[in-house]
Amino acid sequence: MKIQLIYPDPNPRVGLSGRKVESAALQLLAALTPPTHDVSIVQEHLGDDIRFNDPGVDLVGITAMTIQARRAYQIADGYRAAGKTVVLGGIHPSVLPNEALLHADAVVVGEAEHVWSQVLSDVASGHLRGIYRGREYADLTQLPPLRRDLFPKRSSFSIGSVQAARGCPYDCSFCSATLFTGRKYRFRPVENVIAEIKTLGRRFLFFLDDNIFSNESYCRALFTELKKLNLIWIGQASLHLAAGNRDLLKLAVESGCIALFVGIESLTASNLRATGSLAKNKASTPEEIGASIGVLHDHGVVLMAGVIFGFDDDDPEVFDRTLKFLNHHRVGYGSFSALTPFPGTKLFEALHSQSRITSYDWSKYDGATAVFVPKLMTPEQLQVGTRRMGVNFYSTPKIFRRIWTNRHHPVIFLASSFAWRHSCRVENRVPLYTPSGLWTKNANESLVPAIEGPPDARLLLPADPGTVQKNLRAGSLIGVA
Ligand code: B12
Ligand code: SF4
Repeated sequence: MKIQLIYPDPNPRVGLSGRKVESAALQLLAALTPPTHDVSIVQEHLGDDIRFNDPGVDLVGITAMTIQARRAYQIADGYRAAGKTVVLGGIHPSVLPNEALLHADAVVVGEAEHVWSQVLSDVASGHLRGIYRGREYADLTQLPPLRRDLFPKRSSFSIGSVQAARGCPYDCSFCSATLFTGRKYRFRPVENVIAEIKTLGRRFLFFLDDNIFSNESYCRALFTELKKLNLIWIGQASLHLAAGNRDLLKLAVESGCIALFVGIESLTASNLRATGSLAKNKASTPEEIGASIGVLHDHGVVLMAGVIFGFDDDDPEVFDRTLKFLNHHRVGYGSFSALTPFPGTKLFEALHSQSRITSYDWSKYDGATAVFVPKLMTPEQLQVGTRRMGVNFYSTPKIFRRIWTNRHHPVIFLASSFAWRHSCRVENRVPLYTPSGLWTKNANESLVPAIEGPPDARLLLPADPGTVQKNLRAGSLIGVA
């Protein structure tokens, strides 16, 4: 069979973050495909074209996060109209498989490792069934090397991505990671990770792991080997694990770590407690968070602070308070999001059951748009405040004011700060989203937008939204449907 794997261009509003990173999921899916098939990869966000009538394509596999879902469905519909077989997979089809099945011949729920070959043989024999679920999580010691050869070399700026482990034990209420990859860390053998990195031919790496500081002995082994390669890398980590072990942090820096994305999420203890994020930060006051930031800076690591606005205890002053804090601590980069109730999360269940979600148009789930009614501010205040935060944080004088604290790789620091500055300014020029024009009053008697979405949006939710979640959470996925 001729198989085409597609990464849809998500909402172009999300400026920089989606533009350059290649899709590891599709490289892996290609690697899981038996060599008897021909595989190609199309990455719309990197400029590749979608050709519905391509005679060289029999089967199309499309991946989708929630923000990509609308575009993924358009592409799926286009290929099906041209007579091709379409399979959808990834996080969004996994949590809303019934919705995805309206646009595809089959949906893969969860990880593909245990079901992809079954899907392919069912396509070949003409017996494709609706929903496929892996029986268990993938054994990462068995992962094949990714099909990097399927990507043409693009701009020299593009970053090589690699995954060392999956899983996250923290299960924060707004996040899909634990739901999807499980509570338990699963590791790839260090030698496999290193062998893969050597094939990448890139000096600049991005670790896809949700927490690159997950386990001390594993990290020691990995960082020790990385040190020999003379690379620079960035990754994601929890504040507590990154700043709590100075020896390990030192080794990480020696191995090439130049910056870490750390989900600070909020400076308000009650928000951290309510969302479960206290467990990963182990710092509940701005002073404690500031002290951990100081440890990262002392080691020469640039912090990208992930901050989310719109939690139940966030009032309109939260933006100024946060900006002051980040400036005071000379935090290098900031990533600012409006709280977003991704389907499948505990947050989605709570806000959906409280009828506080204002839009089920998944293309607006971009972290820049308010798609629910916050408690202590209006959706408009949340959107405007989040956007302004980016513009204010990345003002030219502020970038220069923090250069000394983040001086270890000044060229990279300045280039990426100005790229973020540009991205935030572009975002700020997009007209503000106001749903449907229907307005209603919230608990504080302020006017807020009424629910917007396709008329049958609620019907598209699974009859029992908890079912998929429970199955995924328990790690006991039901078996091939
Ligand atoms: C890397 C990454 C990114 C990269 C994207 C890189 C890329 N081009 O793929 C960057 C940094 C750009 C990014 C951006 C964003 N991301 Co992101 N990202 C991740 C991360 C950390 C890893 C994903 C990954 O590559 N994993 C490795 C691969 C091998 O695993 P996988 O993708 O899960 O694929 C497996 C299965 O899903 C399945 N599968 C996947 N696709 C398909 C398709 C088919 C046909 C089949 C059969 C199977 C299948 O098979 C694979 C093997 O088992 C995840 C966190 C996580 N734990 O998943 C978040 C995550 C996917 N991101 C998330 C979000 C919210 C975003 C943003 C919207 C954030 C924001 N506000 O800006 C933006 C969107 C930007 C944009 N415009 O695209 C959420 C998605 C939630 C949701 N419901 O959509 C996640 C889950 C993080 C989280 N904590 O909740 N992200
Ligand atoms: S926000 Fe981070 S720590 Fe919390 S569940 Fe998601 S990946 Fe894990």
